[in-house]
Amino acid sequence: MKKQWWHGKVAYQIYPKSFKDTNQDGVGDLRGVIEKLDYLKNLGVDILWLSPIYCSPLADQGYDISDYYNIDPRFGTMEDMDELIAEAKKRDMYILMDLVVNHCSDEHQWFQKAMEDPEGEFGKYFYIEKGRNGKPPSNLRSYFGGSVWERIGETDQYYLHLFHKKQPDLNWENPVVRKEIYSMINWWLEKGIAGFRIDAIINIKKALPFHDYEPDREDGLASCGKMLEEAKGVIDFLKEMKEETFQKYNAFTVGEVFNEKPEELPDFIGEDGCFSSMFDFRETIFGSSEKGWYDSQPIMPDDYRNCCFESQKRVEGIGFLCNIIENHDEPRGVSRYIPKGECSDASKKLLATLYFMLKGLPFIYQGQEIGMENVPFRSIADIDDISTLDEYKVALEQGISEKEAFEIACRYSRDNARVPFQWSSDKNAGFTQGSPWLMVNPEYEKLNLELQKEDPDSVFQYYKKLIALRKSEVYKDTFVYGALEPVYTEFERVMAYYRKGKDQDILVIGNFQTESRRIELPEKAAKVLLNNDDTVSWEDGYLCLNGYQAVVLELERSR
Ligand code: TEU
Ligand code: CA
Repeated sequence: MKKQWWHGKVAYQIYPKSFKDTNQDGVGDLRGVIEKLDYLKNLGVDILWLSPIYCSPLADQGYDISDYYNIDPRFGTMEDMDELIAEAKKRDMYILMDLVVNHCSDEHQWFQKAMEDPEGEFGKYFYIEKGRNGKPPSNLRSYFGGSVWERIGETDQYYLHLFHKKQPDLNWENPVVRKEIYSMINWWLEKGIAGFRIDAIINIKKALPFHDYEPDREDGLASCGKMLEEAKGVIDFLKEMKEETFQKYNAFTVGEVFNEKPEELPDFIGEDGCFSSMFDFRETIFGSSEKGWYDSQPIMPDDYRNCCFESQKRVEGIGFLCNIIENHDEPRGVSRYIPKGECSDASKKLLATLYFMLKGLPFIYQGQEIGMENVPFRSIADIDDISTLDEYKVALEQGISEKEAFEIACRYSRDNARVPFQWSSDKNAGFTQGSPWLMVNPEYEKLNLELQKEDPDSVFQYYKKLIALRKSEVYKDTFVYGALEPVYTEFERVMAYYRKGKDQDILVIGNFQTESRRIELPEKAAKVLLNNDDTVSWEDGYLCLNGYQAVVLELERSR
């Protein structure tokens, strides 16, 4: 496998709006990121993915961009951005921007001009279709609920938005649009960013002409996924984009790709793929339903394990995944993947160990390193997220009680990840001295970075050890390039795998339950490289693990 500059790195996702506020307006900002660069460097992370900070009306918290070439004043200035890039470079850290080009904001000048003259040049930047007898051109449902078609004034014309109506889809079939996008990408790469996380990118290829699909809910609409299954040729756009931009700068790119077809993997993340990597979302979408969150099934530890290993298998010999337990679109990983009532420092460290040592580039989402959990929202009024509010409505429309619909909304809400980072026990968890844009988790006085910096057994200190081990001179090649071989997959509530490299055989093993257990090891452990418990005990060749104990062992190699 051709070595790449990013192969041994560890990445960290920052949601700037909730990271650190330095001008006390209650909104996180770029100066807050600059202020925390040394913290992040000391943690051991190398690559920083910033969720969008471009000009935006924030209808979808910045994923609705009204000017790709400017920083939204709420987050700071272009000078702040230039300073962040320079300060990161000084620390051998790399900045990824969020590339949101399936759609822009309806407040972007392109769309404003299109609305002035839908038949004109800018109308062709979007999908504008005639209605059918006073109804929308087709029956697709937006990811955020309702039709994907928004009527233009009193005309019988509609524009397409797979997401929010303030996020009109850009027409990638129009070469002028693609050229505009590539110029913008190169402009940012010229400024010295190291690459992009690429938002919702599979949506850019539509199945044309637009037509109806079999409804999948009583609303008579059908999920966008139905169209994506049919769309052919997204790879042509993606390859052109890579050739026109990324590859000129040896940029790192990670695609946000859901529901990819297995045969597409080599084109996506192979040696000459259009992305450097893509996120593993298998665990994220496990148990989800077209009907909505109310119909989702919980993911249990063995499901989690099987999803991780299935993803690893699918990309084996093809390319690298980026591994996560959470992001800004998901609930907190420790609240999702650890069974209710079993969330503890030990189980948080176990989950950290098991995902972090998988093959691929690990991403940490802000606050994950201190074990931030889902938020005890008090009522639906605490929730800001448009996706959550839609799902709450969908549940109510199914006749589900307000109490249960609220519980479901809280369980899966993106706002679990979007409340302010918990820096300290100071007011507002040290995030702002102003009034925070979204509530602070009321548990912050018991769970914050300041407390954990002082505690050698904290989740934070464990993440530091985990990162240091993965990047250590002696073992990094095995963790980066070593083969991943699942083991004990027939055991319930055990997740274990080998990492077999040129120089070492390593076993990563976690007892994913509260009860202790003994496991017979075929090989002898030469060294305990990491342990989330005080000791590791052995009895007659059996490894004895306490509840939620995880260990990383270097095994003796048979001569
Ligand atoms: O998410 C794409 C995507 O698939 C989302 O619709 C996801 O399924 C949803 O957020 C789950 O509730 C990207 C961004 O990560 C997300 O924050 C944006 O809302 C979305 O694109 C539109 O840009
Ligand atoms: Ca601010």
